[in-house]
Amino acid sequence: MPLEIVRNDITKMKVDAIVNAANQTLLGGGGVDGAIHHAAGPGLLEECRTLGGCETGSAKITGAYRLPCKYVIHTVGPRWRGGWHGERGKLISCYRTSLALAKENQCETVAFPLISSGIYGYPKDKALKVAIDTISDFLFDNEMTVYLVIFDKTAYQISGKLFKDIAAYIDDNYVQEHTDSSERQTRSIFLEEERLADGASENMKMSMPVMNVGMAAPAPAASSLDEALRMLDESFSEMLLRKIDERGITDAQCYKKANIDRKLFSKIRSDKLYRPSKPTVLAFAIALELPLDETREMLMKAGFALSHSNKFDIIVEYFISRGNYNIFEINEALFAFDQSLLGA
Ligand code: AR6
Repeated sequence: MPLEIVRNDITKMKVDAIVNAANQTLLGGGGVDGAIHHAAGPGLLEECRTLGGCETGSAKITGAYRLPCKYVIHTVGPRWRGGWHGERGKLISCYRTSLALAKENQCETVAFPLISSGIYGYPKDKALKVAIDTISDFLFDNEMTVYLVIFDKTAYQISGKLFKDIAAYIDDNYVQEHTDSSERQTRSIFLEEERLADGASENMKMSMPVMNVGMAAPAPAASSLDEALRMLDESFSEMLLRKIDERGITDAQCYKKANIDRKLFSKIRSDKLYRPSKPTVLAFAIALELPLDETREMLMKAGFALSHSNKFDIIVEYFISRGNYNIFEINEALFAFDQSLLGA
């Protein structure tokens, strides 16, 4: 997945580069900066001394010493002073300059903390939005995997109104008799499917469990026998490619909007019988801006359905029914509700 939100300690991330939320001196501090210097050891501070500090909104790169990554990119976020002092522009610039530095240094995987959202006081929901918007803009033109690392759950907030709206929608739609354990099962099925889709043998793929068969949506009405047969015969991969053509978009526009990486898309393109996971199908449905009925049709091709018995489905339905096809916003919401994310 090109942009992934994960809960972790950034010093543990095995990526090409991690980003440090530093201060202008670059000589260490508290928060994530302290944790990174502590884990990297004194060599990092020695190198930082040679850099001559860094302007707010800018970034500098060093080695990573004892950390499990190759580089540390040090950026200086703005202090929050009410939002009227160019804070947003400076925060955007932190992400842009860090990503540009990562690209210049051939990094393929980069992990960011939520810059400025701790000691510098930037409101967390706003900091999160800037991070997601700026990183996703960059990913539209660049191939890279970027992790947004959320240290603890309280550091993660989507806007209060959106959270309440989704919670109310879930309340209205959730089928209560489904217990938590069935949700957990659903999650593990997603994970298992993803593992299989990511290179397991064809034999194993054939024996994959098909989710929600009991709740499968009715087949879409076919206007003629020919059309019915065509719909029956068409595989998920074929349907996806047809819809891309019908929408008049390029493959790259589609997989980028779906937050799916190029390699997985190529696999799907070249394997007519590819069995995607449910989050992958939904990611494409979102990228293609399919209405709910067409989303259900695409899910059916891969043996899935949208149901009101799990929160994941209801949250995705919430966004589709409102015509909001921004996959990154949907993933923010899914993450906030502890659900699997869309994409591969
Ligand atoms: N892994 C990932 N995220 C973390 C970790 C960690 N180990 N530790 C904290 N966070 P902050 P700022 C999160 O305060 O607001 C320093 O003293 C944390 O929950 O580290 O940009 C510098 O020297 C929060 O969401 O950075 C500066 O003086 C996010 O990282 C000043 O703090 C950023 O919090 C920079 O303040």
